[in-house]
Amino acid sequence: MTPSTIARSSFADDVRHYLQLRPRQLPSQYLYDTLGSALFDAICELPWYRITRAESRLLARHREQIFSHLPGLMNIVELGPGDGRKLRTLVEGTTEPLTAHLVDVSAGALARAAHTLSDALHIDVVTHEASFESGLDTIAREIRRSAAADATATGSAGRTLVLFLGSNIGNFDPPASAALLDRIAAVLQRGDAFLLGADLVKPERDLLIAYDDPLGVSAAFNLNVLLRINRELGGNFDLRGFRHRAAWNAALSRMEMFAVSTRRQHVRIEALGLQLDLEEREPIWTESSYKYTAEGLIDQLENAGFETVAQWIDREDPFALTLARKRT
Ligand code: AVJ
Repeated sequence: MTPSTIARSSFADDVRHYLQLRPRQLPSQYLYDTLGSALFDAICELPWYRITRAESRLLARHREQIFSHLPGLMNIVELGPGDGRKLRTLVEGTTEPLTAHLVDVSAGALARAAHTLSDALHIDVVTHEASFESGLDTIAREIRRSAAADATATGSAGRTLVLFLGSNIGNFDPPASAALLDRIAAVLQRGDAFLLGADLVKPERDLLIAYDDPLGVSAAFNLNVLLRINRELGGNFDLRGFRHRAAWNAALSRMEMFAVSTRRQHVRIEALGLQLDLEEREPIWTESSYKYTAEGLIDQLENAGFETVAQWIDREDPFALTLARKRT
């Protein structure tokens, strides 16, 4: 089986499973096909979606300090590098030669990120078309192997920094995010580091407009997942029969996105042999985006076996970059 058939069959299985749950759901990872990724890039340019700019400012402002905490750094691993611009901003804070390992399930995203980094001449780029978990395992093995070879030659084994930026952690519910942080800690060696970018709780009106913008780009990003089902699985969703809804769930500290059926309707998904009857106003839950407190992030990292080295916060657009080191 080629990787794309593997991906397709799990998309099909997930759509079948999650659309039949109550409330109906679709895993947010499927928002990012070619059009969805382009729409997400457009969201990052919107004045109301401030995550990307806040994080980029923090990286540009503090990059030298970040590297000063990481003597002997040789490898950077980024989970979900997007277009590569944030990593390029970060590595402008050092002149040391580094190997950047980029992990993403999308070959297109990897190619674009590698291209963005091609003008950073001190950076060697290696791409891994893989899930975060399997990418982390592969890279840990590669780094250990080359460190062993290196250690015999020079006696040095460089350190590794894992990056998880853009508040991508926000799509993971608490058990899943704990599992991912544990997994990251498990592949790291003592003294290796982790840099986490996470969006902070802020006034509700700022959250609502970031996820339901006046230009309708967030709506397009959200409803595109139905279009993807039509295209890839022979669905017949009528996109005019759905509207975008974003809501703040204060009890769970997360933004939630839904595609809401505006009328009673019947939907068929050919490739799954699936028929759905949707009620008027019935929501399909398409994403959760958790928002954090600065202290909560430190606690989560601590629970995974990290100690926080430094935390930088953008007060204008509440967002935190937290640098942590694997405890011994
Ligand atoms: C890419 C998951 C960080 O949750 O803010 C943007 C995705 N969803 N607008 C986020 C998203 C709606 C984004 N992440």
